[in-house]
Amino acid sequence: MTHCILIGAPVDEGQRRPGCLMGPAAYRTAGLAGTLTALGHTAEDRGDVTLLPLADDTCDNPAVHHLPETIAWTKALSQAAQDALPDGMPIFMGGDHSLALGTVAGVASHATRVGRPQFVIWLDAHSDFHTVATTTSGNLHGTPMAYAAGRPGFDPFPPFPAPIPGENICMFGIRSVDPAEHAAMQETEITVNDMRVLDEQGIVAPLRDFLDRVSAANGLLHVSLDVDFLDPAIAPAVGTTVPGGATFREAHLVMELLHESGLVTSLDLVELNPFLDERGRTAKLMVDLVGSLMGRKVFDRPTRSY
Ligand code: B3U
Ligand code: MN
Ligand code: MN
Repeated sequence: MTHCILIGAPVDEGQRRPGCLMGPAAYRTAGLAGTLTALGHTAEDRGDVTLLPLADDTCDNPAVHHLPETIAWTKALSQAAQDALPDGMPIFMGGDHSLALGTVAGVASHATRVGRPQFVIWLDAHSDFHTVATTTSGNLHGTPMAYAAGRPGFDPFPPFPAPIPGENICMFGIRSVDPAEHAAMQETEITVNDMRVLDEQGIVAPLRDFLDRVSAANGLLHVSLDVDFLDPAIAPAVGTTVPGGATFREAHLVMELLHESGLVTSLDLVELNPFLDERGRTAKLMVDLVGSLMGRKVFDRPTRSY
């Protein structure tokens, strides 16, 4: 039984298609808390985080927009994560992916405090490995993984508390990477399971490899689930659809393996734009995936110990 702490993060400033701010309401409407309690967990909804007062932060890249707002969200969400982790498992209901600038900073601070290594699994079509300096779209939802990995180029932001070593980061589902991100990622030890890897090897072996490493290090595991990890045919409610995403069955299998590992300590649900949804189907699918992550299964299987 897990004490799940639902935290609304109505962040819309990290991209340009208004609507992600409705995400927390959509998750509540789709029954996220009830899904968790039906599985025997407890669910505490701490409401939505509110934006802190803005500073007049600036940067040299003219493409960047909503910098002061994004920095304010980063600070508020880092604090919310640190407040929640001693009490249970935070589930951040986004909001666009720029919210992970804050949530991953918060979980990394907590990991340092408790003396355990932090690991991150990034389920996304994109690598989100731009810096404030390299982004050409200016959309800061394309930057949180680089911030967490300690890349330079985030001057106006608070320094990332405890940069996450590349060996502790695993990306799944990647199929859209910009040249500047590509070049920077080549310099790291990050495991990139792009769609080519998943097509050739399936999802199970690469995921188990990573989970074995988390377990061997007694690590904490943050899961960041971007709606565009999923194929747009099953998850249309996202501003940046990329064809060739994870299928319904692959996505549930990832969640089931994560559950079976017993290693997950925090979760982001990001990029849901309910304004683009079809009768709530994407919101409902995301809630169902959380159900699989938290132990819903058809039949018990002999589990593998990590
Ligand atoms: N890499 C591009 C596209 C992108 C990143 N994340 C999303 N889209 N969702 C950029 O704008 O940085
Ligand atoms: Mn993303
Ligand atoms: Mn994405």
